Amino acid sequence: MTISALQSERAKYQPKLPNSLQSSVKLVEGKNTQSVADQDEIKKLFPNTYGMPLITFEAGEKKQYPAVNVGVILSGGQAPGGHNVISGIFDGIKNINPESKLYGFLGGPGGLVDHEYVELTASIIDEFRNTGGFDIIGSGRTKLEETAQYDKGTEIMKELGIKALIIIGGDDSNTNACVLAEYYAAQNTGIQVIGCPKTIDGDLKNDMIETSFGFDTATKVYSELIGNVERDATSAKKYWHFIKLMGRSASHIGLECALQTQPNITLISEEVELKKQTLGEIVDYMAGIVAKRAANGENFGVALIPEGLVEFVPEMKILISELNDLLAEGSETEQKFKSFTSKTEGRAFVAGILSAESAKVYTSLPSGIADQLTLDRDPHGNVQVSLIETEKLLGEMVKSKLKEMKKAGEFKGKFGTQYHFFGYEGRCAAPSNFDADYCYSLGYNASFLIAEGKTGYMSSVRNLTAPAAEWIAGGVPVTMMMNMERRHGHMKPVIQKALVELDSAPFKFLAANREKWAIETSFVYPGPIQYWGPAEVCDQPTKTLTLERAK
Ligand code: FBP
Repeated sequence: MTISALQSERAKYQPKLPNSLQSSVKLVEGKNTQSVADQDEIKKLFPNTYGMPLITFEAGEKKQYPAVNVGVILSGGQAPGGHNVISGIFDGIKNINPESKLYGFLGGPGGLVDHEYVELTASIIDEFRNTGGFDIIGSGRTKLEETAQYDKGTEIMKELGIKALIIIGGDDSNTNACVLAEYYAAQNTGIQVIGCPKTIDGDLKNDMIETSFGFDTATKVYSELIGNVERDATSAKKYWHFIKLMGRSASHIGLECALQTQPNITLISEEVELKKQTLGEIVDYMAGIVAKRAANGENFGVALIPEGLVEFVPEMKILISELNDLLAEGSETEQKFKSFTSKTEGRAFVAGILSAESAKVYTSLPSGIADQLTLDRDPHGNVQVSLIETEKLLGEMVKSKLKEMKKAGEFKGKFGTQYHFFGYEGRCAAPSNFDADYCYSLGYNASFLIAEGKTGYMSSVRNLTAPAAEWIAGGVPVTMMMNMERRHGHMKPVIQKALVELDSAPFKFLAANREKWAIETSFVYPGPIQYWGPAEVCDQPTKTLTLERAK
């Protein structure tokens, strides 16, 4: 494989570890835990893994651990740093006992079920240290939900002598990890399951998981791109750039990028939901800013739009929830809908089975957007929001609004649009120093959780705004993060998503500054990620984390 000069230099970077993980650990048990909500139901569903204590590792005396064979899975969307989690696990289990082995299941959870794997040797691992992407073993979105799948997993793990499985994934994949841990414990298989918090979306976090890995690098990449677009906007002075940003339901990515780049408009889905803003009200807000800037002679600007926005607009939320139930995989209505070859007939069928209110909203949407709302759900039952062109929907609606305003003499400027969607551009970037260190530590830490015989835990490294040496490593029971939610038309135990909180320091910072940023052009151009140089440039965590931890 030909590699770039940057990649070859970057391969030499030795990620930092917390002091407590440098050699051997002492396990300190904290309080017993309970789930964030629905305690009785969750306890009943997870009798073997519910209520376990929090774990912290402190530096300890050198211990002798037996060799251990470990399996690893990358699950869901790519996130920068996945390769460093795997190299951390590899180095961690070799530190524990040099005879230990690491197996990677290929193409996500499906690799476990289909018995597709590779032994990850030192030479493979060395090729991927500090690189972006998930290509070392690939990823996938197969949902592990049937006992037949779990048993296929047991079969191959027994065959390879695997004692523990590490699932690197987001909230849904870690929910799967927890279900699997419970099943293997109930069956007395002796197989441990540990989760690792991955997702660029930043929505897998709580007091013990301060951030998911990949969020830092991805938001730095998007902020560089947004900064470049802002510089173009302020140079050409002729376009409004409507930029949709990945992140699924949560607006953490949009919020972080706004804090880094100070655009004119930042929509936050969670605020839209709380204030029950209709699509019309959002459009009025945006058009108002366009008009005010035009009155100052500035017919350009930048608007950030979270990809999950439509799910939070009250009338759209009801529509989507009805669609989720009606189009739940295998349902009669889904089968019927799929039988239409003409999109017009399909739309007419859907309009006919929705409630009257939702049918009105659905038929008022441009047909392209209506079709995007009925595309296949992902294996976890989520609408694939990355496929909905919300930026274009809003751009067109703002254009119509401005036409009306022009007639009424309320808008005298010009409105030209450019549309962008930033998501895939940042998911496989080479990890920032923060993510390189954090991911390596998460993996290394997971190997100690395994050596200590733990199952049903998520690897946790916190105190992340301090230097890496002072980070606190340990484990959090996954059941602690769970509640019951409606999925595929049924109530299921799932990890509670962390959405943007309107009383959080990052949101408050945006709210305090956005009126100024809307009218006075206050763009900031962060530039590309730097891997070498002054710590103020290379080793800074996200603004979100800094503001959250400063409270
Ligand atoms: P995860 O939750 O699996 O980490 O997904 C991250 C993400 O990038 C979302 O932001 C986005 O909506 C989705 O994946 C896109 O999915 P796909 O990779 O299947 O296009």
